[in-house]
Amino acid sequence: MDYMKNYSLEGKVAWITGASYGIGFAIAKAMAGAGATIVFNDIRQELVDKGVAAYKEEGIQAHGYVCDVTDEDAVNATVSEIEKEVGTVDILVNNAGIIKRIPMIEMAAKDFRQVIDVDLNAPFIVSKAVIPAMIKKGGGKIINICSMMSEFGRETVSAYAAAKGGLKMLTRNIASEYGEYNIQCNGIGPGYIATPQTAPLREKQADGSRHPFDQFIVSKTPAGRWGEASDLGGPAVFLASAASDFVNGQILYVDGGIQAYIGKQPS
Ligand code: NAP
Ligand code: GCO
Repeated sequence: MDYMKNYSLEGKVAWITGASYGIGFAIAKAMAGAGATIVFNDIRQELVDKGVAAYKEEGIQAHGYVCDVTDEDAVNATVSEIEKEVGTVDILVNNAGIIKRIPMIEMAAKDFRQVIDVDLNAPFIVSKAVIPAMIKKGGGKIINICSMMSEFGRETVSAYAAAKGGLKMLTRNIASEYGEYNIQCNGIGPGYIATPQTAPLREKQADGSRHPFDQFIVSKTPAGRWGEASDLGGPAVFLASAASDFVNGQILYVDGGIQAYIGKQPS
């Protein structure tokens, strides 16, 4: 018996939110490689068009939709379009996210609210929109892209940590409430990954030296490097496949070991 068939996503429709590039794009690429039909969305048509072209370059016929995941009406309309044009969503990856790095006491409430809206309210809205059809179909997979900030805080990321901590518990609650319908909801907690979102933390300094935060993260990671978005593909395929049908409510950290390590003594 070909055991690897347990990891196949053949015949499945996977919707990765905010996946024109970055982690979402890498996860979508991996899922396509496992046989899934890829659906993605972004806020602006130009980004969706760029995304479709980028997927095409990888040999993937992705279905792109313009949709702001914080807008419940837009999300519901997009789900109807996807179901009409592609099929029922079997796998949802709540990937779309933003971060605002501002010291908490300097942060405007509207900025705090915007981060919570995209990083926590939106996964609620999109999950709520796809679960009824998953129940009708006999099951589904929801993967929430959490963060090390689901467990830790640090300066300037109060809104992001609050959102990602909440997303960890939303993950556990969806798992609890819908597990009986054969819906598994798990999280992936990436460590520090080299994408546009973390580019400011890796910027070369004026004197050509590496950003202090870059040096800090590399010294704190046993793997001695930043993660690549492609490092998340395998864990995502696992959590989207039948191989993880009895895994539910878990956060799978893909962090190169940073949470296990006290860190290397600075040379
Ligand atoms: P990114 O490069 O900033 O990409 C984020 C994506 O989300 C972009 O395509 C963005 O589209 C989209 N997006 C933002 N707001 C949206 C909205 N309201 N509706 C629809 N799409 C929206 O981020 P990333 O590094 O790939 O991160 C992806 C996810 O992983 C996020 O949830 C992030 O919090 C999480 N994460 C990242 C890291 C890391 O180190 N990079 C680590 C842990 C977790 P626009 O370009 O139009 O804004
Ligand atoms: C930051 C980074 C982190 C990473 C990620 C770590 O400013 O500390 O952006 O938040 O994005 O979430 O898991």
